[in-house]
Amino acid sequence: MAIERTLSILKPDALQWRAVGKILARLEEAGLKPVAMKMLQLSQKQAEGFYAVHRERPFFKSLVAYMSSGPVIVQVLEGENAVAKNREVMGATDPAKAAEGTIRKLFARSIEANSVHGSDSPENARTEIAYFFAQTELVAYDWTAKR
Ligand code: IDP
Ligand code: MG
Repeated sequence: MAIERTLSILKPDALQWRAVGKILARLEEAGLKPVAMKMLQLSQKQAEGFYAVHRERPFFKSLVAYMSSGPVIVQVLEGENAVAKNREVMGATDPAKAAEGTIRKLFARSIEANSVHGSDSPENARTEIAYFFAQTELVAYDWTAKR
């Protein structure tokens, strides 16, 4: 299976209710290796640009307001089948429909404030990674060391 990269975002609700550490632990345990990470306060324009594919949806305005309502953590995760793996660990968009043990089932507040974002295809992952990171901000390191 191919090593892929995917864009992950910890959304404002994850920070506001102190779920950051628990969410990062779940992604790490799933074998998704962080190779870039930063905390940002998105402007309305940045949030609109990121979610441009959804601009015709009825929830677009509210989604943009929510995503720029507080800081987020954006990160690049790397691993085998990383795009689908991340989506699996995240769970369904609507926490009411998310499988047991998924991040959204455990931590999301609502279909909108649903704790995490994950790219939905390798192609979109490349675009989304480039939206937030320069190539020089992606690092390489060994994470197989034993204590
Ligand atoms: P995804 O994040 O699971 O890929 P998308 O359909 O791409 O889901 O929607 C992007 C984001 O828009 C969701 O994560 C959620 O924050 C928000 N969203 C999706 N559907 C709704 C809705 O019906 N009402 C309000 N917000 C929504
Ligand atoms: Mg999506």
